[in-house]
Amino acid sequence: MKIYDTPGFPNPARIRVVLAEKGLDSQIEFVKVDLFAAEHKQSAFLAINPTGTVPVLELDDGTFISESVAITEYLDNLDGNPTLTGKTPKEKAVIHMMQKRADDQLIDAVGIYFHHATPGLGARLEAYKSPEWAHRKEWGDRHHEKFVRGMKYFDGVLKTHPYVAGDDFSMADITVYAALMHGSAAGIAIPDDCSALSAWQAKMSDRPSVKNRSGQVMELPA
Ligand SMILES: N[C@@H](CCC(=O)N[C@@H](CS)C(=O)NCC(=O)O)C(=O)O
Repeated sequence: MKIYDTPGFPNPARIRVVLAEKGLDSQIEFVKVDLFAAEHKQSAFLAINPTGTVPVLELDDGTFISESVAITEYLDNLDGNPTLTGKTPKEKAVIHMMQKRADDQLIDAVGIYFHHATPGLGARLEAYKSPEWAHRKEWGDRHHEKFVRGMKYFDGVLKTHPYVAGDDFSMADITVYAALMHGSAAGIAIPDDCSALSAWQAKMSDRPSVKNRSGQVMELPA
């Protein structure tokens, strides 16, 4: 199998953590996609993922799977022993629900803020100097607020549960962790009063799959 990704970026980091959790690192070949050179917007890459984003998983039979949740579900179920996406109908449903909240309130929100209200990936890739820039910035700023509200929501969840979807670590934890990583790279810190979220983040940082992740910190153009 191959993973097309960009080390250090938040969604690729989700899959690198999944691979480490599942002990699959040695079965994967990584293919680096140069986001700053807009490689993901060229026809060769769009042919494997029309949305022009990383990560993408390529199976040995030539099937391409994009979307971090879909890739996670595939990898988690490969050995018939899912540990990240739930085993029982109830576990699956609760993890799915919390995953969806983490996507909507955190990782998508911070992505919109990053691309629309900050220089994002740089002038070459972001049309942030276009005439509608003022509106885009306002829209992006609203997602900054949404992200902060999301952090407060998950802080509340983590006050009463050890993990995002309850008693066990799941893909929802990985998504929240990656979103906080993106927030930090975009200059948004965890609010001071979110002590449960901060403590959970410290616990996640110590988890071997997160600690040994082969991606580095997101590097943005100066
Ligand atoms: N919904 C996708 C989001 C993927 C995504 O936005 N990836 C970012 C990197 S973290 C990307 O490729 N950004 C490039 C761009 O937006 O131009 C997923 O879950 O994998």
